[in-house]
Amino acid sequence: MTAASAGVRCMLMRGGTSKGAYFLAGDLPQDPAERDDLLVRVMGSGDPRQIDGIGGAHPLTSKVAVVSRSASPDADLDYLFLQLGVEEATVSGQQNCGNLLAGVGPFAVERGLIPGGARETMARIRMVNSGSLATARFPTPGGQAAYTGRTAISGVPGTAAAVVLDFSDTEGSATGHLLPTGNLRDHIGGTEVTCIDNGMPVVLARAADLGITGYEPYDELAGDEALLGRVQALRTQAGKLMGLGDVTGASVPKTTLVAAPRDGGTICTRTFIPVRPHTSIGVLGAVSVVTALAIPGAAGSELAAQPAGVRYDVEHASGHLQVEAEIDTTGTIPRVRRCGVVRTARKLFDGTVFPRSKMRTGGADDITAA
Ligand code: NQM
Repeated sequence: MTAASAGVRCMLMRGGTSKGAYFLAGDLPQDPAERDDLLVRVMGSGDPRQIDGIGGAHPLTSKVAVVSRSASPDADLDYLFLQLGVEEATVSGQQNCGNLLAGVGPFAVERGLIPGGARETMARIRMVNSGSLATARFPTPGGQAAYTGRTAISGVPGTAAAVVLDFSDTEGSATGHLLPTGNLRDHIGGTEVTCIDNGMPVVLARAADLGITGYEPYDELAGDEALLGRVQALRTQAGKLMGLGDVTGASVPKTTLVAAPRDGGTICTRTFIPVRPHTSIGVLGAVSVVTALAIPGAAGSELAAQPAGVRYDVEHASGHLQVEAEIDTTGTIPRVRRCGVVRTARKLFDGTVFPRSKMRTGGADDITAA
């Protein structure tokens, strides 16, 4: 029996509005190519239904968190995020995920990587994908991770325990620069955009400039092939300007189309990850969007309402996401002072996952139909 056919210890968790498989780094092969091959077979990637794996047939539910103790003096934990393809058997470490991040602290307490505090725990987490740091504060009554609570987040039914996330060093997470093209605004095929990277590379444009209102429901966007084609054309051009090269099949940059708020928020958004519509908006995606909107003159910034102090209320396809961001725009180059969000997370399942075998059909030990 190979190590993988004996199964791999795995915890399935909801992190914010995403869902993923959480692993201890030590439970996975150390060689990245071997690890990725195993994860593709665990998640069932390379099939739109992911029927032979535990992926949920959408990028938001085809995610993996790899967690270990950190050797870095300024962090307790290392968190590597991996985006598994759905249709394609791909694994990408090119981007962060602020949603799965919400589950990392509780997972680390569950696995004994860090001790749980008597009431709550503060964990310093290094996001390995970008080298950025986050702190997570979450309840641990009696030293145990607790998931029940009164915090509601849009896109998740009911309430759960709050996980408060604060970020630092997120500027230029994947591109090296907050404004990776060197400009506040660029024009791509006649569309004005702002390319921004404060934790997530995002192309920001006005919804009206791509021929939609920006208030369409998820299903309408998902079925609009012409729009999705325009989004792909925009992001592939933007990817080059952002120094990301050919991003045709890459998970970044994301695209966010903005319209004036219509539900009391600061801005209304529709996001594409990278081409499929998002059911809400990513955490660091939203942080990047509000960072751009805080800079006078960014594409679509004139559509935004005044935030309540440092709190931006981002409307999206299934509700609102509150982001706190302090951006210093007094110098020639904008600087991020602070940003953070509140999320919830929940342990769904803990056990052993069995990857599909590498073997295709017709193996030596198949039984034949009578
Ligand atoms: O932006 C989706 C999500 C994400 C990523 C995506 C995320 C983030 O909603 O920090 O959370 O952008 O692919 O989980």
